[in-house]
Amino acid sequence: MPPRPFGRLRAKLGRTPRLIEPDKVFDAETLETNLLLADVGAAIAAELVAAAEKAAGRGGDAAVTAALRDNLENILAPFSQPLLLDDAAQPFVILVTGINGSGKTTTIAKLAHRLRAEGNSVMLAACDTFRAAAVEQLQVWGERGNVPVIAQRSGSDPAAVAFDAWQAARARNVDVLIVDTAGRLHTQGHLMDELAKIRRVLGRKDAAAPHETLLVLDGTTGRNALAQARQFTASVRVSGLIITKLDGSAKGGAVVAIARELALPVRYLGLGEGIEDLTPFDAQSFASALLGLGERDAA
Ligand SMILES: Nc1nc2c(ncn2[C@@H]2O[C@H](COP(=O)(O)OP(=O)(O)OP(=O)(O)O)[C@@H](O)[C@H]2O)c(=O)[nH]1
Ligand SMILES: [Mg+2]
Repeated sequence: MPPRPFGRLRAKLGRTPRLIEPDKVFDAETLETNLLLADVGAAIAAELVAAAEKAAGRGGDAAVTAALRDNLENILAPFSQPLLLDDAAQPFVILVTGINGSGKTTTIAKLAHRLRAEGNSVMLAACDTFRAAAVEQLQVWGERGNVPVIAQRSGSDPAAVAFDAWQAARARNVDVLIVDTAGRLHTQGHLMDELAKIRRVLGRKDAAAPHETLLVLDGTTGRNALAQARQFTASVRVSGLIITKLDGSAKGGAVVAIARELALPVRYLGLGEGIEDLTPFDAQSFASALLGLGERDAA
């Protein structure tokens, strides 16, 4: 039996340094170090340490743990909004963007798998016509997951592929069309224009499309890459985030820092390279998992 989502999240975040040490007396300095090692960033670390110190004065270690959990939940709550499909959209169009290698194509395969399991028909548009192997990579995932992929040869106009794919999805009554795009930086003007053109073409077909624009971010993203992501969101209307690679060298606290910095809903987390390694983001579960606690409802 596959592990329950919470257990899986907790296990994957297990490589993140422990924030609180169960049998040790609370110590603000250790907590601050642990928070920084977990990548929450200096500002959030300071906030959480202040809350923990206040709680320690009131009621010992249990109060500290509760205060950390409550504060983390409060910080994350505004960014905990699941991706909801609009049944009226036909197809519901998800545009997937991000810098090179952040995990876009892999995430699309996982998302397609999940949406199909939830009862939706899904189609993929191979709009990364820039990198030679990109179309093939998406097609391999499509074949494995039995998801149709609309593609043209490498080098063709991505907006034309988006146009074709939308028409095919509409003609075949597909529920969700997911559009893969080439990795790009906000500084690459021609590539940003290309993204705008994809949006325009889709918008001409359906004024509400794309219904969701996801920015896929590698969780190992440092301060510099986070600043780049902020500029990216300033020029592309991003509606949600997916943070990947939290199973590897990325630390779970990065999710807190990224959500706060970009002030956008975190829709899913990437927890590995396998098709099942995508989990919806939920503030309560995430706070508990990051602190190494049990699930709130089960507590
Ligand atoms: N460990 C781990 N690896 C991941 C995850 N998501 C993606 N990867 C790996 O990251 C690498 C890049 O993934 P892609 O999906 O090709 O990234 P991309 O953003 O489409 O890359 P470009 O199209 O070149 O911009 C691959 O080796 C993936 O297997 C994840 O959640 N965990
Ligand atoms: Mg790709």
